[in-house]
Amino acid sequence: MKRIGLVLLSISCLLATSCSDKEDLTLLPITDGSISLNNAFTSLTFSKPLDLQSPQDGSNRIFVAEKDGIIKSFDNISSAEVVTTFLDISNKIATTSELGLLGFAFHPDYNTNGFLYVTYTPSESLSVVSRFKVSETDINVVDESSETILLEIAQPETNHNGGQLAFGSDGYLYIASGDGGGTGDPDGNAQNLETLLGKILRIDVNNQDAGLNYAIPNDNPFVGNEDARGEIYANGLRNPWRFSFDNQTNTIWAADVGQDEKEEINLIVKGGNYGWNIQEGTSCYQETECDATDLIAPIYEYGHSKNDKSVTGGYVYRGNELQNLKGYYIYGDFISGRVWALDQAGNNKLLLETGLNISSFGIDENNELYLCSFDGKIYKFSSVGKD
Ligand SMILES: [Ca+2]
Ligand SMILES: [Ca+2]
Repeated sequence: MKRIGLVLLSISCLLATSCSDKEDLTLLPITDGSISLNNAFTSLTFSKPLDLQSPQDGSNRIFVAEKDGIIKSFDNISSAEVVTTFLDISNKIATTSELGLLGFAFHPDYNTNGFLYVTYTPSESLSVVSRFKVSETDINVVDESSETILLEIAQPETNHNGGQLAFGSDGYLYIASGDGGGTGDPDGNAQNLETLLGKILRIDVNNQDAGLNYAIPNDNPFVGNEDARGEIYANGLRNPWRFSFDNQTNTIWAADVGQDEKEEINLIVKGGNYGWNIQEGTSCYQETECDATDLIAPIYEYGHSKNDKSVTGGYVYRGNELQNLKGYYIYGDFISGRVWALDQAGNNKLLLETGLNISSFGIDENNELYLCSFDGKIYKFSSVGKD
């Protein structure tokens, strides 16, 4: 009987996310000074690297997007010297301010279909999500003429364009969209369900609805609501600068850049409203009182002290080289260069003061964690005392 009970317990764990959530909360302590950051590829330098991805195709390559419109690839070895231009759309994008090539993602079946998704700003007033296809004859080159624009979002200002793309375990493409820009979300886009601005979007790239180059998943939260866009998965975001899936729990962790006071880390759930521009963090924005009844507070927020001013979201560490980082969400601040480890209970620990302009984080196909910096270098997290 005991054995049956155990089997039932493990089945219920498989069915409920709460079991894995509990595992998450029992993390190893991180000792002060135990983590370091090393220049991962000493021979390589990039121009404003903004995103780092791996196609998970067994080739052990790393792909880095440069803001001005080029994606480069190289072998994931520290002595790598050869960099290949994978995609170059620098001739058709605007790059001033926060414009540029802002993110990319490989299709989960990239190995068989060769599809790559890229988000960029063709002009100051437009951002797009496009699909490209790798060359049939060269795995290191994308056929630029293969572009199909899936989604276009009008941009009122040059800043707050979002830009993360990531596939969920459900096979859908998740897209981070900023509030469009300007101070304080002047048009109220993040709370307006009729616009795609200020949202996390979710689309099905494997099917097409009438008139679209994608389909809207039937279980998206606002499907059937005439006053809302069906693509919306969550709203109330200012400029989600980097979100990621915890590939063990499927939880979405999103950093939302603050206006003047609060930088946020949010756990994104379907249909969730993350508050902007009613609230900045857990404070009412520009009001002494506000109704926060239906708003989801960040699991962690920090203020603008010690030169912290612009959060850059990272990843829950699921690699194998750093045992004591396992299960922690690692993220940083673009301005101060500080890097922290956060657990799901909201406990936050300072890991490093790098002094770098941290533009993004990324993982390789072994889930090892990297950091992109505007000094042009890619850094890797290591244990002190190890290579
Ligand atoms: Ca914008
Ligand atoms: Ca918020």
